[in-house]
Amino acid sequence: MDLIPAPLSLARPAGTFPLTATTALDGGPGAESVAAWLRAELGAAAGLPLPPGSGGIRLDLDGSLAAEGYRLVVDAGGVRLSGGSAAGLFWGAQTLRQLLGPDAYRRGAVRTDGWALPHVTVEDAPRFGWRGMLLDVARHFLPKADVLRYVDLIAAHKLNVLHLHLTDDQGWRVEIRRYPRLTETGSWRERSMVGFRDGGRRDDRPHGGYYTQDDLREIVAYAAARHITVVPEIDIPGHSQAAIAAYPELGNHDVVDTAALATFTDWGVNPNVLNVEDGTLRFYEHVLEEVLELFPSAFVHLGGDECPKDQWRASASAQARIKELGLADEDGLQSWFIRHFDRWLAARGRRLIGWDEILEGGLAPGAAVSSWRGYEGGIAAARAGHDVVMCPEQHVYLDHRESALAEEPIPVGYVRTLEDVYRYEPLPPELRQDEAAARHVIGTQANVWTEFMDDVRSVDYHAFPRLAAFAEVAWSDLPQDPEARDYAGFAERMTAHYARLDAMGVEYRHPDGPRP
Ligand code: TNX
Repeated sequence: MDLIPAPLSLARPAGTFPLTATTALDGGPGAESVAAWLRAELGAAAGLPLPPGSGGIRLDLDGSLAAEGYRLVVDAGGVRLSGGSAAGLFWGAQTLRQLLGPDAYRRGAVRTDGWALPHVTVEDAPRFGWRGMLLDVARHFLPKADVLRYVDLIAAHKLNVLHLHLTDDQGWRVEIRRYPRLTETGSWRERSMVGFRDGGRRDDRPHGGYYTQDDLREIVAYAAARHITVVPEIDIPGHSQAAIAAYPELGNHDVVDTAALATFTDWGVNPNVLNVEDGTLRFYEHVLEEVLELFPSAFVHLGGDECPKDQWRASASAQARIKELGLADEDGLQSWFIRHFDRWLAARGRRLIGWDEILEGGLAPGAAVSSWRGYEGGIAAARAGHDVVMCPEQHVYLDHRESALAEEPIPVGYVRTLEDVYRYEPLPPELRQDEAAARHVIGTQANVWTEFMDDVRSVDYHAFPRLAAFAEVAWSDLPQDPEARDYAGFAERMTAHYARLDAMGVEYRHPDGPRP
């Protein structure tokens, strides 16, 4: 019964409903795909055929429920799952799976005592429409199979956005047909970054990898089948050294010898940013044309964070641009750059989202903001009528260390414990009284940056169990006052959830501390 994230309401009358070799599974109109998913997943775990028919598990759409909401009733008569949409049904199916116990997450689980669902009535709907996780596949490449696995992991937690950070100084991970050097050159760097600054063993081996367009189509389709939207990020105009290393004409070649640049091998903020020439705008339009073909998401993330302006200050062509446009300063230049792509995306029916630095120098009219340097950017943007995804680093940066123990395998200094994440509230007090602005907070996101994570085992360690706490914050109707939250109750429910994570093969951080 220990559901994570907690549902809106749960009643648990006595009794169980057994699932056997003859239990049927059927779906009404619009429920077919979720029925197929459930049959495949439970079939794989329990070895039950779940043939079509009545009297067993029944899935139906119900227009009276919230779009992503669902109702699950299990009693002696069987299992009835209704959803406000196919997505609602899918989240309900995830609840059903949790109720079956950890073995429901195994392949070919061996059970001598059979399978049964407890009698329950669950009414549920999410608090936020954007419940995201950012996976930084630029700092360290994660093979496609790992990304697909993360789609399943976040789906099991009722998260519905996978923000893929595809480009950065340290790597370019998306195949662009028109510009092959982006991946030929830009997807590799001379050495891994792990160990570089943490006093541990330094990994001097080369690191790289990228997704072909077929890989990305596969990831997008796999996610869509699980009601997850993949939001691609192409980070501009900062965080672009990998692209400049591949195509030196993109950098400020009148200031630095961009032809001598290689894909960056250290972490941190980088001075090598894009130039603001026409050719660079055209280059990124071409890149984005291919990105839009691959990713049908309403939002496209264009970064905009941490763009040092020193090279623009020194660059004759950037200064000429400032004059030509009558801009006040280099902040205005960044704003002009982002506005260009805001219009470009809008003309193609998409919306730009960027990190809160895009507020500096004026926000592009259609832009949404990922508020990462705290709540302030998000508050300002929401008050100005822009949509906001809250992801303040002080709360939901899962690359930050889990405890102050010296044994923690990562040196990102700030401590964000499981309890800290559980007590994170996406809506700051400033917006709670302002209903119109609060409505612009469309959701929240936990970000997993991977400067210090070079494989999926370390991503697991940092993402979990904190992502489970985050999922409850994003989905459940928790008290907005962080102090009023029942962390002890959550921690108790986590006992059952650790068993699920074990069955899923997640190498989470053990609640007692780093494993020896
Ligand atoms: C800041 S969040 C960054 C990332 C780093 C992260 C490390 C953001 C927009 N920029 O580039 O990976 O801190 O915690």
